[in-house]
Amino acid sequence: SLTPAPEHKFTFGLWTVGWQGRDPFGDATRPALDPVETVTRLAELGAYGVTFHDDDLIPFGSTDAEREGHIKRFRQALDATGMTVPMATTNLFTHPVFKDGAFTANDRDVRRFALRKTLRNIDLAVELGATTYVAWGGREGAESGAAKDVRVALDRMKEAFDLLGAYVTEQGYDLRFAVEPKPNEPRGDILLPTVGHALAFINALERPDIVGVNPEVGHEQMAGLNFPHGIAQALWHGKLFHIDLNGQTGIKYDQDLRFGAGDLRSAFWLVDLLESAGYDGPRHFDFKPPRTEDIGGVWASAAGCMRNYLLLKERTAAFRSDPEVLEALRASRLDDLARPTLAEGETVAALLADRSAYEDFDPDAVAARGMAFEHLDQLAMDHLLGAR
Ligand code: 3MF
Ligand code: MG
Ligand code: MG
Ligand code: MG
Repeated sequence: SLTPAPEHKFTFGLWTVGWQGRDPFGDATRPALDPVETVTRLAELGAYGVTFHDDDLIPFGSTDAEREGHIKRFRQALDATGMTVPMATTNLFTHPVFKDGAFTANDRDVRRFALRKTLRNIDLAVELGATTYVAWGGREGAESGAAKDVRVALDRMKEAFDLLGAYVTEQGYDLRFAVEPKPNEPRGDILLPTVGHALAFINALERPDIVGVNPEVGHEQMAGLNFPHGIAQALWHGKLFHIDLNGQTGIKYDQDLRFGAGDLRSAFWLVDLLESAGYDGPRHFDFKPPRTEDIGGVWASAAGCMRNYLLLKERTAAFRSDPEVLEALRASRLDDLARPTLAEGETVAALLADRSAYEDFDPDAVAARGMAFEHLDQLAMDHLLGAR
């Protein structure tokens, strides 16, 4: 069905529909949204939950009493609607104090403050039922060479994740971390710029088991990378803990278009992958309704994210069950790819003794075999365009 429902696990950040349209060249075009209204409207649209940065819910600098008031109202809205909070995160980028980073700021006082801010919001995240804690290090980076010693900064980044991991383990929290890579913007260059960099970094941590990735469509595309390929590798490593869905049209600024806008072909393969791999986490939209939109346009844009996901889910399911596609997959030797290259128990000696693999192998004859990928891809295009 094309009607979003909680079972689809669609979630939205408070900061997404709540974006007021402020950009580097222009002021806000929309008024602030009350988180309570966001929860209510998203529930009406069929969403499963909301996510938040500490400062989205509790404005930076609030007193303890104000903080409690904001949390109480938010909790009431969640209870009234049945909306969940599967993920939360820390704003370590808006306040000027984070101008040179948070966990990797050169200024040690800033690093200690960033850790305290994060620990405080982790407690709240767990109280609200979150099981994933995202860390996007948007200010962890540099604009010039000598300004950041990257190897030392990675020591500090590891120190932060090791401390946070020790904290949630000691507290007995059911919470895992998800690192969100991004190549640049707002820093000239950001540390852990892609999914691959983040996966390698995680292996250097003390508790790699509780740290995974939260890849975002637009972020990988900003680096010219194939997003479904990055997601496939994250899944292969068992590290896809969360995902930020949105739309992007190639290598440019972080567009955060609604999901399905931008590179639609890539979105088709992404939904195909998530659904066929059995990814069961939230389908989290991290998008920005363009600043041309009024509040009606904001909700239309949010509804569009979910509708496009469900449309693509229908189209990819049709593609996967089409007998002609199954035949085309065989013609393209996908079943052959799934066969181990060596026979079970086959030794290197046996491979060396197999004359058909080398001495009698006819590379020219094998090279002449077509792979039939074009027919296969056209079938996908037909399904995507609703022609089959
Ligand atoms: C920036 C982002 C962030 C992160 C968020 C953590 C403000 O490009 O994508 O959104 O997603 O900070 O979840
Ligand atoms: Mg982003
Ligand atoms: Mg983005
Ligand atoms: Mg994001």
